[in-house]
Amino acid sequence: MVNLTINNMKLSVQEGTTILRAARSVGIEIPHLCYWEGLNDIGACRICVVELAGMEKLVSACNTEVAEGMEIYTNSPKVRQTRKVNLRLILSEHDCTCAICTRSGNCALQTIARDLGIADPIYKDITERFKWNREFPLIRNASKCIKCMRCVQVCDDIQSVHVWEMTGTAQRTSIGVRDGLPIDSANAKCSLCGQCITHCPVGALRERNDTDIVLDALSDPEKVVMVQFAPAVRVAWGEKVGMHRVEQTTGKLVAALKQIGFDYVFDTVYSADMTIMEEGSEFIERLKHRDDYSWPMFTSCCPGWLRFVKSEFPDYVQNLSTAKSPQQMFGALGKTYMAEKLGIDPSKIFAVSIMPCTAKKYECDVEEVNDSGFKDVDVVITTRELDNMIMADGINAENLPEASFDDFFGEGTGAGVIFGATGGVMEAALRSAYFLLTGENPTADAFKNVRGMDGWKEATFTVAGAKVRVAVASGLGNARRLLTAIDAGEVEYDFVEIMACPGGCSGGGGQPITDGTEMACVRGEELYNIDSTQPIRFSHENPSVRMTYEEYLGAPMSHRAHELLHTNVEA
Ligand code: HC1
Ligand code: SF4
Repeated sequence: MVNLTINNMKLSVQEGTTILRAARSVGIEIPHLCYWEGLNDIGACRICVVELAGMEKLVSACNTEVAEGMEIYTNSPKVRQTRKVNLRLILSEHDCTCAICTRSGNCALQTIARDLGIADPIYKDITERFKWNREFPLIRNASKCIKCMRCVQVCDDIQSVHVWEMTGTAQRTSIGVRDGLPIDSANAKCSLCGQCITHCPVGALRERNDTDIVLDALSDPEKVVMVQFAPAVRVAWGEKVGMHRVEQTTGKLVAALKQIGFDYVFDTVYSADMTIMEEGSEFIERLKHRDDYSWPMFTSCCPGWLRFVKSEFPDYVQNLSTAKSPQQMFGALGKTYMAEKLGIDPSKIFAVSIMPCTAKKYECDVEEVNDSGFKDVDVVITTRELDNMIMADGINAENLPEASFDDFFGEGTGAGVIFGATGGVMEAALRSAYFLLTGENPTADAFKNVRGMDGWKEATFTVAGAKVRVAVASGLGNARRLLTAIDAGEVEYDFVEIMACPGGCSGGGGQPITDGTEMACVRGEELYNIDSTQPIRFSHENPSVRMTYEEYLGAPMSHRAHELLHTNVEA
């Protein structure tokens, strides 16, 4: 142990502890901007500076380890003054248009400036230094960048995509897309995972705001506006509107959406169950004709992963399941079968999708996953944009009575709910594949070995006498390691689930931002809690799914199912 004092308080901490963590252990939170535990500790922002007795120069608390006998001062006059000077320097380069910023109220820089009492105007000479395609789902405002490097670290170290790099020198130092490429170019290889957005401490990175498109549709009397929301949205939407975790129920979210004015509110969990029927049947079909296919089969519901595999491992595109994502399956059924069943002219339907994901904004525009004869999903908004709509309407979600999804397509199962957590698609698929192969249900938790936050998990199960080797990866850095190992013949699997965001969709790039904290684990656990309390936990038992096959599609993998719910592998 190391003995030291912080602001004259005596304490002992483990060797190797940083000053920032040591201070935290005695209840002192040293302000910081660039630091994110486990990701970024480069001390670039100089906000976490502290004074050490006997030393002229201040040191950064995030990356300086304690030493025996250290006397640390976190709020001495010199620290306070330096911190303010450093903050002013950052603000002088920052586009301080806080009132119209997406991160207003949730911006680390704004909070620290307020806490340090910076009230007078800051000298500003802000120019937009880089051109940016504002149609692209990922938007960057260079004049808000504080050069904290978090976006670089998360894209390099966690996602292994390497989109960002440091550009310029001295006063002109900034962050830009590698080699000066446009972000929307194929060579930039951005997966649109949105992790750089959720790790940005200010609002320099954000998603394209599509809420006005939704509001226009809602105010058009000619349109019937349908909304679906993803599994992972239900366990995160309340965070930004200030609700306690137990209060943010699915029923309250349905009620809030009704108050906003949506005509029909449906659950993506229904089409997640449809995905399982199609993808599970496809897996069994591939198993029966093993030699006709490239192995392993990969899940295909995450558009960030699809963008990644197409640009980085194109030889494996043929291994992707042809099943479309639940979002797109819902859209295709919405403007065909649902329209017919609900008696609505499909040309009047405007389909909105609320997703924890920024890549879904891209997915809905991909021609090859649009099959209804219309645009299957008209617009996608993120959980953050949803929260803004709820707050803009002054809806007090906490006190809303629970409401139910609209008839026919609101029923989902526990299997569909866990899609939003890493391993969930695999577990749901195995639950139904077991039934399809044996005619009997396994116990609902038979495949729980694929749960948990490890970035690369593997398991072998025996199904109908056959060994099925599965792997689950989340985060594109783990996906790259896994594919490289497959390619080198180091590992062999039959079925692999990959999600671009660490922890799966619950940690998606469109989820509410809690600066400095990864929330995927807490939200994922909540999804498994919901699953464990559902009356139905198998996709093949979903009454809405059964009705869809009986009334419209015939059977999984039928001709019609192929037309509407599958894509060719080039999509
Ligand atoms: Fe996901 Fe999916 S699980 S991709 O993470 O397959 O976004 O939640 O909606 O489409 O269902 C996201 C979540 C989501 C799809 C489903
Ligand atoms: Fe990198 Fe993902 Fe950001 Fe694209 S969206 S730049 S891949 S972190």
